[in-house]
Amino acid sequence: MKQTRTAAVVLFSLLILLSAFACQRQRDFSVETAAERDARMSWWREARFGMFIHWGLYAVPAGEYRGERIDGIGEWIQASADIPVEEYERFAPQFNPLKYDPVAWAAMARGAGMKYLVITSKHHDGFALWDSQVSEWDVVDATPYGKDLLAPLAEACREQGITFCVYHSILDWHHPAQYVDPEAETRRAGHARNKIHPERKEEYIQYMYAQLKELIDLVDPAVLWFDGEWVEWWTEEDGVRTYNYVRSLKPEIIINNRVGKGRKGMEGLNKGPGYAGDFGTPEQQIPDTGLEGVDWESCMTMNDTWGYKYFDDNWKSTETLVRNIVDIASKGGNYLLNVGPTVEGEIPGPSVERLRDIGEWMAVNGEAIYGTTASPFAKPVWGRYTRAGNVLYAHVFDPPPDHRLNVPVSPDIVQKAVLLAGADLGALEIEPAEDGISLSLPPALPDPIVTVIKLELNEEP
Ligand code: FHN
Repeated sequence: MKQTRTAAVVLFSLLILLSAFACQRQRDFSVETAAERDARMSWWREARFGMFIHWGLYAVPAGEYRGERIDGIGEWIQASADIPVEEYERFAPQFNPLKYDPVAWAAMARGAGMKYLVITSKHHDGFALWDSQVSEWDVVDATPYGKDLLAPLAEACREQGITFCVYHSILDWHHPAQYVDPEAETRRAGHARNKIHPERKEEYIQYMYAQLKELIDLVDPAVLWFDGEWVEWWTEEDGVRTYNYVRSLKPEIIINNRVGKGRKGMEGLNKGPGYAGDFGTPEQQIPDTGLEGVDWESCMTMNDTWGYKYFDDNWKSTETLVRNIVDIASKGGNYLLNVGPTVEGEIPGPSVERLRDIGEWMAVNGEAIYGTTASPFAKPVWGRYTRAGNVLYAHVFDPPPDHRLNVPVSPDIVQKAVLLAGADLGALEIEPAEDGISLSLPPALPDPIVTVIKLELNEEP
């Protein structure tokens, strides 16, 4: 009798556990209150500036294949040079990044004023940067380096106050469920129009889910940054399911809109409401204006490639990069700035220099970026505005010839105006003007890249 009762209790508990599990798996995580969403997104909105890292086997050819410099972005070399999978696999024995120093990478991001870091856990070539248990196509099983690359970086980031996040490609040129469309006009386009054997789609999804779970268990990423969702066979339903799956593993995680089919090409924002994902992802571009109530992040390269290419020297200037940070913050977005490390595990010198220079600017002017919200005013000809509560920041790119800056706030609410880089210059003289106030700028601005004026107000502008 006692045994029967125990068995019944065990069975009942099992049923409850199973139904809890089923509920968990079916829950629609996009249903949350505004307060819940704000709490989940708050660190990310505050951060404003992060580091993107594209690193993988493509660093071996570094843009060159069979003695030929291949056009296009470095991490696409498998497609652009039409390299068969078996041949691409031969890059793995050449991947031994002995100079990889995750502590130095995290320090570089921190020094630049970046608050988070997103690294490619697996790019389109399908190669995993950690020891995946469902594949041998990873850094531990397939390369002489033989060690996980992600956990040491995650730990270094945590120690240095950088929030660790991962990128993950849905498109996979290595998994046998996917193949290049033989009807494609060109091989390169064929990769872009990568197909799946329909009867193997669920197998691939389960493979990807296993890898995503491994990643969450291993490095506990704060963002899952999906990519490669444009392939025809990936549907919005797949995106919704994946969004819910990932959040069931870690409810507070943030997921980009490339998990589903919402994004409008490189413009990156959603075609409309209701698509899966938490934020829009403009690529290599910045929206013209701010977007009310929309979270977004522009990802951009420092030269013309994401993955390392030894001959890409088309570096953007520090001025451009700093002004991008400001422009993006003035429109309420985040800036995810890419570096493409070499096969030895080094971040290229020109990137290091730019990160250091950006860091110098951020050290002085960071308060005009972090946690700010979009400008309440239209873009002025001389620069941009950001705002934090009752503080308005005027970012001067090109000072007006008469060195007078007109700001459209009532003189009655302005307490004082100071230069962030030039505290020794004291408060700026403020005069009432036709549509607000006029500030008198010093003849030589203390920072030729962007000089920031902090305006303390009695109320929100
Ligand atoms: O094809 C990728 C590309 O290699 C790179 O990873 C960028 C980064 O946003 N995303 C894809 C193109 O949209």
